[in-house]
Amino acid sequence: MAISRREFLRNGALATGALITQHGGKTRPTVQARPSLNPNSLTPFVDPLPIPSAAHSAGVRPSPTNPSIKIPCYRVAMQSFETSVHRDMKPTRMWGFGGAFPGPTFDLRAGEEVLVEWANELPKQHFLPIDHTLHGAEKDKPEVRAVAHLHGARVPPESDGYPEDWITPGKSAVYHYPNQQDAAMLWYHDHAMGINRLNIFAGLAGAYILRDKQEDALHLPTGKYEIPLVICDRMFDKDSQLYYPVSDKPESPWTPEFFGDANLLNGKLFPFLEVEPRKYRFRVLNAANGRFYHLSLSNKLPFHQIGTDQGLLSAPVTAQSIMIAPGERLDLVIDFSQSAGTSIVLNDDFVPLMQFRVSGTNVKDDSILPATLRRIEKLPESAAVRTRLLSLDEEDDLVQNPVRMLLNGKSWHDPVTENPVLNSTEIWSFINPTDDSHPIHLHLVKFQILDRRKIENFAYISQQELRFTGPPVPPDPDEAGWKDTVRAHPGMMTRIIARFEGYPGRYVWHCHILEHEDNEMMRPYDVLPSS
Ligand SMILES: [Cu+2]
Repeated sequence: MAISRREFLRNGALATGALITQHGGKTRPTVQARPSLNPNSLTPFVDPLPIPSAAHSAGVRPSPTNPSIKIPCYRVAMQSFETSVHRDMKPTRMWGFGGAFPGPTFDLRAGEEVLVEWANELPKQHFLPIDHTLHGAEKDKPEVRAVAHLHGARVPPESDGYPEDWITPGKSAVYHYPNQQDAAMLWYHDHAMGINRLNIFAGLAGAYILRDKQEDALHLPTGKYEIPLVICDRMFDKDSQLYYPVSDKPESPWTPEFFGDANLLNGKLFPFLEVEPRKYRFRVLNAANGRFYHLSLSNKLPFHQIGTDQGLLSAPVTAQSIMIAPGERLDLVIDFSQSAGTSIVLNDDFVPLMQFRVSGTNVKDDSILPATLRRIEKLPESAAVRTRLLSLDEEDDLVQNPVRMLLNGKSWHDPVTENPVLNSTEIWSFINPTDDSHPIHLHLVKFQILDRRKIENFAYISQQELRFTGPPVPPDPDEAGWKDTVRAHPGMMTRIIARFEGYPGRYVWHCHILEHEDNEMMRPYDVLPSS
């Protein structure tokens, strides 16, 4: 799929470093309360890429489903901490799981259940601008609230991190993760109602890797040759502190999107990684609030994409550039064997993100890039018992500044309208007449993308009439595997198919642009028990 104009603008905003966000040709003023730091004034590639620490269990406890079995229990505390983002910057205050950003990486086997006690040990005051006019963030709510959600996990509803299940400082919640699903890189992050964009921006996110025998048998690069890469953009002030822009309305500081000019890789600005001339596996997560990354390597070395959100593809897809939206994951193999003694820069279009320094000595590489990875059964459209047409909506004020974003014209507090039956298959068709590409995420389930089709925006907006102006286009090979987040492009209908397996109960679906999610672009949905 070609880069949409909107996605291009996302990147363009970074190149100029401007403190405006562009929205399909409209510009939205934001207030610059503090002088910002220009990351391009810093020397790049002076800090090594940090590798997040491993999560370790704190003991065992009885399984909630079978108390005669003892299962590992982890304890992860959300804490305020200071960190050096770049050699020449002062320490930056952040909030993170395990007092780090990214938080500790879970590395677990599929099918082996665990418990995690998520403890809120954050201060009682937030350091980022809360908008009390947003639903769920009213003045009567505690300022600091957090709830952990494991993105991409099939978990019982009480452990899913429902946005209203937030806990305050001093409290903790024990969640049960059955891990009954395929090997994949999931990620955990805050999901608290109305302030999720600020909590994740502060650093509340980490990686959660599931492995299985099928993946072991492939002999992909592993150990120190498998690197998690958490990418996000931020903005800093002159004192090296996180800076989150606000609107020009003091009573309502929400801004429609955040785009920063400083890109962090595993929490560092412009890091470098020393690699050997051999194959590496990179588990890439876009943890940004709103930025789509368009990745490429400076020497045109190709990426071999072996997996997507919900695990391995059927076969590697080789490409010189690759797109990743907020919430999505990429599983990439890069073969540095022909690049001994060189330096290679990982770019987001023309913006440098990090540097690979390839050593000059030849090494033995036992890892394999297999020609085929796994069988992926296509969900047939005929299996669907229902198709839901769901619009992605933006409400603007008189000068065309967005006021709020909605899913199918409904806000969070409206009665539930999406209620698939457990173990049934449905097609959800996202109709997007807005200027944005919205990465839509469904909790609980994995899905496949059926197709995208151009629509006539005016007919849809003015008369709710769905008129197609082109044929359905199947997903590109790089998103033809199992997904949990789909880019619903502007001016298109994007169709996905999912089997609602797992557990009955209440979950959510939402846009993963965090500013949208916090301002009504999130809806509860119910999985109904099968009779
Ligand atoms: Cu959105």
